[in-house]
Amino acid sequence: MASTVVQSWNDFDPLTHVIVGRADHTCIPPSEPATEAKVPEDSDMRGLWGPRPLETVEKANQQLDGLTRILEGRGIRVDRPSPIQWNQAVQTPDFTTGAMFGCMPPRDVLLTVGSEILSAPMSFRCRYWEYLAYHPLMQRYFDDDPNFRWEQAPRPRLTDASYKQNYFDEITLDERLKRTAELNFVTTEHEPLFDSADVLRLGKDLFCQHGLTTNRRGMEWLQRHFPRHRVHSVNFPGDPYPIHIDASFVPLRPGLIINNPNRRLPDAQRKIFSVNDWEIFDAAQPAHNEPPPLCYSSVWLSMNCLILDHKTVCVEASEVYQMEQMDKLGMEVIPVPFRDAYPFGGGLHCATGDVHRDGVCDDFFPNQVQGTQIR
Ligand code: DAV
Repeated sequence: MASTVVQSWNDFDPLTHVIVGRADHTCIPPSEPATEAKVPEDSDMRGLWGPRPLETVEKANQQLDGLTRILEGRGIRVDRPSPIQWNQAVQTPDFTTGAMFGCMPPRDVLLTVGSEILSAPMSFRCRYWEYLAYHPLMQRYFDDDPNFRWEQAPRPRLTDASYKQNYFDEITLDERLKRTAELNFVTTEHEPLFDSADVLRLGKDLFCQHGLTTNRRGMEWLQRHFPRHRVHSVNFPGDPYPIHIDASFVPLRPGLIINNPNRRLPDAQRKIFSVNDWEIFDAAQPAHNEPPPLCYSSVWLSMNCLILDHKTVCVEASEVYQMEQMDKLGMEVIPVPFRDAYPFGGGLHCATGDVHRDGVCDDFFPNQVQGTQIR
């Protein structure tokens, strides 16, 4: 086996080593101050919690295994997490919850920046122990790669002080949109909180979505932790459930980004891209009107692609419009059947975590302008 070198600075340089999640034991978590956000009013999931039906777990695992085979067939090394029994109650000195979540989406908890992988201080109580599923891999990378930096952000306490009480009570869609635009989210600024899937890595610059799962203090922590990087705050009015940046704003290669047309980046925040000659295109429409049953995410998982290199991209196999757009933009498209995995935590980008991509820490934004940088 090739020796392990942990290193990745962005989402598009040539991928050689990656983690693909597993669906085993995944639960629908009980409601808690932060997760009510996840369940849209008219969702078939409201009020349900506990282990997901076994046949859906098996179908999701088949597609995750299928993705693994496709990647391995292209010479990419793939590692898998070790699921724990997520259907267990959790108690810490500060909170209790009836069940945990799962380890299908490594992207949410693991943030790879250069030779470092850190586990994020996530705001959902049900996800507090999720990093444990990746512990055996981290331990192995630590033994194999003398330069690997195995890190963890400060563990949050997640007491009631971390959430605005009753934030979701009788909230309407209009009210949600208004709050997204006003940067009024369920988490308070009591302690640093972020999900890694809110952090878009573009070399020296880290663009963080300010939303339901990431607060300003989380970004401030990232800036101090990565002093040689520039941390930016971005947000996407138009998204009533702003959780994770990877179905809203997706770079395909240096200089090119697709943006969800329902969640356009505001003008003031676009400037840093235009003055550095980056183009931002509207993403193609999703092929589906609805997400699959028991799914948290929106139909915009159509954009949630896994890029293998500047010319090659994995797209969900039924997303005909997104595949067509990628083709027109000069990418070779690998269709990957993945809709059965969506309910377990997202699309192809969510379901993966970078270990190695060839390439260096580029400075893609030498012309810095006011508008996004957090300091
Ligand atoms: O559009 O529902 C999904 C992102 C999952 N990581 C959405 C965002």
